[in-house]
Amino acid sequence: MLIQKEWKILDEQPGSAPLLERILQSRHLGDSKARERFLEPRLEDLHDPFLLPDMALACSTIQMAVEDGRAIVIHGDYDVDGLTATALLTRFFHQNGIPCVPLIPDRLVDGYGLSESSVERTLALGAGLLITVDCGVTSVQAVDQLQTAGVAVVITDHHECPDILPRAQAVVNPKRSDSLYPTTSLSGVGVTFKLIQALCQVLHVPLPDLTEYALVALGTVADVVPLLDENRILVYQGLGALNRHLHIGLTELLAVCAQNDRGVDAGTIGYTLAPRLNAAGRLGAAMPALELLLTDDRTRARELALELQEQNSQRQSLEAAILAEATAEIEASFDFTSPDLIVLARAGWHTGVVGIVCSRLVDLYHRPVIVLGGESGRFKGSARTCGNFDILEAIRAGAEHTVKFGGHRKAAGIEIDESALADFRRAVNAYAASQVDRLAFRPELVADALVTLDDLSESNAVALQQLAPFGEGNRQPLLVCRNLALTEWRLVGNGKHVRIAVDDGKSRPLAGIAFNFSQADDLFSAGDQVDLLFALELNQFNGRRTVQLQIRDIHPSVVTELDRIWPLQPDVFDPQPDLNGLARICQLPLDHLLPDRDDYVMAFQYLRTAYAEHPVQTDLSLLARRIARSYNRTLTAFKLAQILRVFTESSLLTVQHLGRDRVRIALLPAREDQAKIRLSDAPTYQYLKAQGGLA
Ligand SMILES: [Mn+2]
Repeated sequence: MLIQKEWKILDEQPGSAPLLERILQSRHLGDSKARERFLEPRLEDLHDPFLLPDMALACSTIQMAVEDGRAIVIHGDYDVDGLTATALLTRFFHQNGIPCVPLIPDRLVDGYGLSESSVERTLALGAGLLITVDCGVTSVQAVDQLQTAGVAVVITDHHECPDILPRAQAVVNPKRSDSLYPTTSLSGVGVTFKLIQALCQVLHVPLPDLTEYALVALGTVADVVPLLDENRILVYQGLGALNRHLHIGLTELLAVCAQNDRGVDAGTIGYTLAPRLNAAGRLGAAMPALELLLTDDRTRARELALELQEQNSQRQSLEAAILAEATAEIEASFDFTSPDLIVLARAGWHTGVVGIVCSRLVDLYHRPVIVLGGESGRFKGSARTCGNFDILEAIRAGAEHTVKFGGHRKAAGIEIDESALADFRRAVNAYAASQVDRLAFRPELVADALVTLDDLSESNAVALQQLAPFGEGNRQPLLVCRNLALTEWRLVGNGKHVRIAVDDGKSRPLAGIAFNFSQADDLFSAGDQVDLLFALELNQFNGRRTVQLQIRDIHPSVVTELDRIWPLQPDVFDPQPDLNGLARICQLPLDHLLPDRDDYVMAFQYLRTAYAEHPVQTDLSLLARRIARSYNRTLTAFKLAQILRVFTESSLLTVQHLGRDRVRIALLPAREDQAKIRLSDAPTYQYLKAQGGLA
């Protein structure tokens, strides 16, 4: 933990109402009807499928094709939404004795949507009807070709609609401008489910059983649509099916990941199931993933699950290799003092994994990133943002230099000619430079409510569980509790995680777990006063239920006046700071601002030990705390800033200022004559000495 995340707390009035009420209020679920629908997601509350545009036409077209015995092709997509949509409709037809052939394009050869080869394959199969799921709404030309060849086309999709829709028999899409449907946020598999709901009425067959909702939940969560309204109902039901192990393929996949004995929640879908199903499509052919979703044969499902697991490991090693190359390039050439975005492009980087690499780089460098790969000449890739920066707007600023792009403010896909790359980079960076105020890129965590330890009861933990499933649009409630005494701080899980206990001196002590927090191990220890940001969870162990805090962030409660005020100064790295002024505001004696000899020695030893190999990007407050604690002394961020200036002037290191007290420090290689360096020659040293002397 080198960067301090800022916290935004939505409700800062502990005790104003029961905890669940406070959270429902802040999520606009205060009124009793909305509240009831939310807390009890029921299938009866699903909307009428015929409210979707062209749904009746879609059903009659399909019904006619079935009656005429025409061959039906279902055309999907290689991502999890598209795969589950394809599987859901294929299974429905097969369960009702209607023959059909599923078709998934090859990501690397065909690309997304109805391609020329999709048309060829459909015609080769002798299809009389093609139904698209999770794609098709932009495929005007392909649909014309199919129609000319006498193939009827029903499009079901949830992507943005172009001005002119394809001339199909039906275009079912909640995002059509003439749609009267109550929500636009269905996933591709969600729209497919609505088609099935409608077909059941038209064909007089029963609704699919609960097993099929597992597929709907999977695609809906994987496509990151908001888990509200109808999506919430569908995912809630689907998680029920997954937890009862009703779907054979998914049960085997969970077993292969050793997740079968744990509860399945939306997080399990997002972090365990979806990446494995996606891995196949990313590396090319998605057929094993589709077959896993279709099969009811347990032995075959097991084989396929193992195959997907293997492909996922391959994907992970590809990702690690690209990440290593990307970070090497950034470390070697990126100017961290600029407001620039990180834009990387390299022929040979696998386009199926650059998106994941992109997200990892955002986590590492706290700024928006664009990573492009593919073949030389024409690059393809992904963009991800951080903070409030709108990445789609940035790409729009360079639109004329792209081949195509699409997405939203947080993430986008992009295709670009190698020859246009330099112009594109200039354009997006010019846009970034014009957005100075948003360019802090500071990571922020949003918490729902400030609470006291008394609020953290088992009954409140049970109450908050009613808000699940959590995910996009319905995040798990996060709480903040301040001024707690840390009574335990212990590395667990091979030193990866930290187990903690806290006490406020009044209530009973509480236990918590901080996953992947080993990096904070030298910042905290038992005895500290801390502020915690966490999720309140129930822990089941040996049949006993206890409350557990799942820690998301920790701040020290006690911050010196100087550490609080100094980073807010207009120019925190003023070469000649007004020491007397600062001492007055902070009510400190002047010599508290002046580093002494031991401070210089301690700081240099620490930096040389920890960061000789790689530069470090950090907040000075955290670095000062880190250094001080490892020497059992004190050190303010202000003093450390002065020390770093002296070191810079003495050519020991370079410091880049990244806003407020955030810096990037790179040690310079030790020189032969290092022993002869005299810090006292540095101008800052002399300035500090003169100021101190005047006191
Ligand atoms: Mn989709």
